[in-house]
Amino acid sequence: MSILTPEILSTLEKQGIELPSWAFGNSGTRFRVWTTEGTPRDPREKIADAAQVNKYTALAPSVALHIPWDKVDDYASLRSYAEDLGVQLGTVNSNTFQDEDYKWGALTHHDPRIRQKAIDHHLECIDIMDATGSRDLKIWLAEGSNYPGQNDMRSRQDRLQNSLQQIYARLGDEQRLVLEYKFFEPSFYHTDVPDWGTSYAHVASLGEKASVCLDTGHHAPGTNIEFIVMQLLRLGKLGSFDFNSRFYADDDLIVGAADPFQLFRIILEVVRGGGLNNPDVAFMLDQCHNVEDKIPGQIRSVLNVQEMTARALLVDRTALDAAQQSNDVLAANALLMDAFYTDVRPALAEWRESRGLAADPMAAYAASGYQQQIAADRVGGTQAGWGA
Ligand code: LRH
Ligand code: MN
Ligand code: MN
Repeated sequence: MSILTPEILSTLEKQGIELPSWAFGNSGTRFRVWTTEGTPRDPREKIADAAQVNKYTALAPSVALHIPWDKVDDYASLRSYAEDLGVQLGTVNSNTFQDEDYKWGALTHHDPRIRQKAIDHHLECIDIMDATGSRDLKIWLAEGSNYPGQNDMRSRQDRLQNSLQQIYARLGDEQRLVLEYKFFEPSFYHTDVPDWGTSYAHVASLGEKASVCLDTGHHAPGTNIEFIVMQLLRLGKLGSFDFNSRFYADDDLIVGAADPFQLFRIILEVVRGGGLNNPDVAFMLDQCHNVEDKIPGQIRSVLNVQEMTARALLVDRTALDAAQQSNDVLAANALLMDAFYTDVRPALAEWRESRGLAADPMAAYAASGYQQQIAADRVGGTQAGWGA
């Protein structure tokens, strides 16, 4: 009998992880952008590649867009193109980090003209959401300062809240705004939304339709991210995850690659807090594949999330509760470690086969010939967006 109970398997069957369109474009560091053969040349090709990830895993039913990187003339037609390939268009990400006008800020800018331009960009993103059927607008702001004294941090917060209110007012009844935080970069001294507390303060005063986006790569080393997950779920304000992993900075590496145990601890708190398969908590990847092929990189990523979810679901909650109540520190810890060290891969492979999927999605994709086909068909793929 499988180590994964029918209850665990039916929970896993409902799991969906949104892919970022930009993961399929070329990316790199500020030193160099590497190219891979077969890189998409336009949003449609990115969506076609994302659909391959879903085809082999049944785990990735939607694709997030980044505007203007994924700007097209006709979003309704992009939507039906995606739906024909079996995927939905998901979160729309705004972008105020590449326009010359935003050098000194966008939603926080002291010049009303530039601030209005940044607000209008977000209103345009909501128009796009109307056409694509997307629910979420994700806002990450590259705003801040490099030197003490450069800016008045307080008035920037006031302008930010005011700008967000204007954007929030335009949301439809079924739409949401998620505000992502990041503790540094591109500014090095202060960032206008550096942490979950600041994001929470803004979204809490906006209202029900606003919540926090937690990007796992956006914390200082050693941060207890699962505590933040617990707290935001407790407050009903965890809107979405941007999953990835990091060794040093905002590395955007394959989720679960750098610290699988951290991913386990995060998902454990998601399960504990009722955030798994909960439509209020969107699971997304925010990654870039710098040196490896992008489609298998994304397949590996969603499988990592699935494997870690299976392990988190293996924790014996009743025994854990009893161990905690009796202050049995070692027994409680052992229950977690037993689940973490359980190799769920054979059971997941068997389960995939029983659902008509390939036991090993990485191998099935590699054998499909798709990678060779796109390498032959597509010449001159574009970057994810940076420097494009
Ligand atoms: C910022 C970020 C944000 C952007 C994405 C490209 O570091 O995490 O989510 O939209 O990277
Ligand atoms: Mn992110
Ligand atoms: Mn990031």
